[in-house]
Amino acid sequence: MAGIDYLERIPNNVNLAENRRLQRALEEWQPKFLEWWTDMGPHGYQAKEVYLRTATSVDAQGWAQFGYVQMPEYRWGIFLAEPEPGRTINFGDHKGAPAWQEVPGEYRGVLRRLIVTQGDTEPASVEQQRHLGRTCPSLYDLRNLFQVNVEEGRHLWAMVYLLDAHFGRDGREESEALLQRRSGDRDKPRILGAFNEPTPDWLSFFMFTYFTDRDGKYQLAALAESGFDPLSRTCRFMLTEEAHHMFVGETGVGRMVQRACELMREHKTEDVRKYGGIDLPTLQKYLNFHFSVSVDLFGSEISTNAANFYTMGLKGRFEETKKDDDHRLKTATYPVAQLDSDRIVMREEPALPSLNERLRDDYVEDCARGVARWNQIIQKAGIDAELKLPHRAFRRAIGAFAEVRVSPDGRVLSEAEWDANKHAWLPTEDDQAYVQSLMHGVTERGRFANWIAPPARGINGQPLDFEYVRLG
Ligand code: BYC
Repeated sequence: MAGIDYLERIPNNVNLAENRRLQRALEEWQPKFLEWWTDMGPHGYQAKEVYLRTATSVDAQGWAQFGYVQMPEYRWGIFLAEPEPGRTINFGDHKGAPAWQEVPGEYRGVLRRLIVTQGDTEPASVEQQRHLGRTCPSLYDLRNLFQVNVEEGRHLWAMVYLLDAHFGRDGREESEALLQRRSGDRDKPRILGAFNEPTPDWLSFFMFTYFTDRDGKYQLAALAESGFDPLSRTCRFMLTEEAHHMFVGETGVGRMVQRACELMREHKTEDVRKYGGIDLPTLQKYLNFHFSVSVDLFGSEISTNAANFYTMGLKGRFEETKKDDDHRLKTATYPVAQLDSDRIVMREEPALPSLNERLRDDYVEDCARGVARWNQIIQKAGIDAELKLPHRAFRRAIGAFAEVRVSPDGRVLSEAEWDANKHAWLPTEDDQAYVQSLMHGVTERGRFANWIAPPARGINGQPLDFEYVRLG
């Protein structure tokens, strides 16, 4: 069962051939997906051979194989983690009941909305990144970009499978709509804010894969706890693939930090722009931007939606089963950051509507660990500087802090103070133009752009000068 059937037109481990109606629906959707991929997927390179990994099984050990693939030939398919026999719902009002194999009628609308919101982010990120190939810092990075892109495409398949298999005609309509919205489009934008922001350069790409893909990790982990078993199983397998995306982000930013430090030491100056590097203050500004956009993705601090998702048994907490409490949370409280006139204070709030904030807390803690690793790179270079996560209330568009201006260190500011300082906290047009000026495709084997250090090792044990993408 763990093996994936690659003889099928749509590779899968869900016995698709036995469900003719579903198979037909997905086979009708497949050419539309490919059309979307051609129009909105990576620009150029579609006919090139890329050294990609493809899932071959859903076992945690040895689940993927590597080989040259032209992206439109990538075997997108439907892979669910193995079922857990006798799985029960682990939280909310239905705690202890058998996990649902079919959608509970009364939760149909809510569940569909959750799946559509998750699904919408996947093609959105591919659209956001579609022009990056031309300016890749190396073949190694180009290959990583495409790996991320094809897997986001597969994650779209994962959600479309759930919609088509479990939501009848509405589900099929939503599957079509997922291919019709466009990142950043004024008339038919993607659903969530961060997925309508442009990703115009590789610095933004690495920050996005570090901060925004990490939101994916936490949202998928919360959905992997779902009492709706097919959603849980599909999210569990998606998390396996997601880990690589965050690796690309963490090492990408780490390599830029490393290069900035090398240039600082070599030229005994902090102004490494003169030498074609990305200086630490610029990295900090991009970090501030991407962190703030990504913390918004967790929704409002106090949310009845979040309380309902939990009570209904549809979306749990991060590592729900490891939490030592009643998993119903009707009387529990949770400390939530809030605005008290011009100060930010912590207040105990009922735990259920605070679940977005709780997931955000897990996320922020995880983000901080990577920042600490980047700071180790700076320290090891003997440089006295530090990157910092901004305060969670900084530059928010969603939730209690959306109406106020807050500095990176968490002070509520007047509009005038904000205006006087924002250029020091967020990328300016000049910063963007500078970063853009560095973006030139480097496609010679084993070469890396001057603004980024080579990685510690290659992909799948291959050397750094491996031909990760065959351009000839
Ligand atoms: N932008 O009660 P509220 C990933 C809306 S990333 C725009 O505060 P709720 C990936 C909200 O929809 C993971 N709108 O929040 C990463 C609601 O609208 P409706 C994606 C927003 O509902 C990289 C209203 O505001 N997965 O996989 O508790 C590359 C009030 O909502 C935003 C998921 O998000 C925003 N930032 O929670 C590729 C999981 N925030 O319904 C992939 C599924 C809130 O009143 N989604 N709103 O019209 C969810 O669990 C929830 O929808 C959210 C929002 C956590 C996003």
